[in-house]
Amino acid sequence: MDNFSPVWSAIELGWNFSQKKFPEIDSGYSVSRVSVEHRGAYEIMGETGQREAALDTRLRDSALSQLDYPAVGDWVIHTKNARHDRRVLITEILERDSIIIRRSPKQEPIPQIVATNVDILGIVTSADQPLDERRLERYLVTAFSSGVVPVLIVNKSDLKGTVQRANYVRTQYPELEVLETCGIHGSEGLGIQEITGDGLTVALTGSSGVGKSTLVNRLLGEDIVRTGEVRADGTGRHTTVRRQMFALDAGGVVIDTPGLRELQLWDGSGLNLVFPEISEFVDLCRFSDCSHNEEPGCAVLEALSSGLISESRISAYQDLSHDLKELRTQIEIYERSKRHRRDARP
Ligand SMILES: Nc1nc2c(ncn2[C@@H]2O[C@H](COP(=O)(O)OP(=O)(O)O)[C@@H](O)[C@H]2O)c(=O)[nH]1
Ligand SMILES: [Mg+2]
Ligand SMILES: [Zn+2]
Repeated sequence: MDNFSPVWSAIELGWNFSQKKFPEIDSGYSVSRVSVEHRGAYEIMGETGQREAALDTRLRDSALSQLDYPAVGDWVIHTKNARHDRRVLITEILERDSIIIRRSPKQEPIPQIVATNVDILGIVTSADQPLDERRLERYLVTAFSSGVVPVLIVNKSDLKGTVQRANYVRTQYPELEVLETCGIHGSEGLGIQEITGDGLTVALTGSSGVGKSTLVNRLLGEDIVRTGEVRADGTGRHTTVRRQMFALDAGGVVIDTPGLRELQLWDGSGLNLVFPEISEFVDLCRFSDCSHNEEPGCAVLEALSSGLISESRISAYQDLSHDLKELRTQIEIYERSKRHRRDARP
């Protein structure tokens, strides 16, 4: 049955052998990479081809949070399933090099994995849309918090409007790589090839309609992913509904994601890296828990009044800090109520 399924070596699927030893595993087991996760069902790719997979009960029973389940990008160990031979059983998730997490769009304060073992997060924007600086900050914090290198991809370079944006980004983030791409004209200009290759995993994220799936198709050399029309207001319909990883002929993998209406932070550890001009003053405030609103001896407010930092950046920084603080409180309350419910059980 699997005779026609292509097989992939680990390096083709993004394993970086120069940085990490491949695990030795028992006979009867294999290592593959999760390419799709959909409501508890998985698709994996690897040396045994493309397979459907389910979770081993032991793995499922030991999961304490969303983060303990396999996600797109995970390397997993699997074995034959005694009951259904079609689906293999995932018995273990290999340690992750990086994990991109956002706050779940559900009401509960729980995390949602966007992708794991990612090297580069491509933040895709469209040249004909104004750059949303506040959105970009959230994407950058998410990337830095997960240990992933962000790259700004300004797609639709055939349309007008790129120059101004590139200037803003170059001034604000001198170290951020900016690629201009075009998903529909000629193969030249598809600069995204520069960041893909053997041993590399690139995940594309960004609003709906900016051309993520089109870029994935261009990298694949054929139209495999459905792409969508853009509405008159410039926003896209959600044509891509699930995250999916694809192996590239030229080596490495790319992960396509559905457009995120909003990206809510889960991990804020990268915040100061995105606001270096502000964080440089934070430690100089008189009070260690200074909220930089009105406290005496606030070095951030002083820097603001002497024109060293901009008002909009400070308010963005404060909004994000506030969201993160709020999230911590919500998590505490949520965990406490979960414990209560557990303890109340007979
Ligand atoms: N003009 C232009 N249109 C593009 C380009 N890339 C994608 N599109 C169009 O933008 C629309 C949305 O593309 P899609 O890949 O579905 O966006 P996604 O939601 O980010 O995956 C489609 O109609 C594409 O044909 C580009 O470089 N230039
Ligand atoms: Mg898409
Ligand atoms: Zn302060």
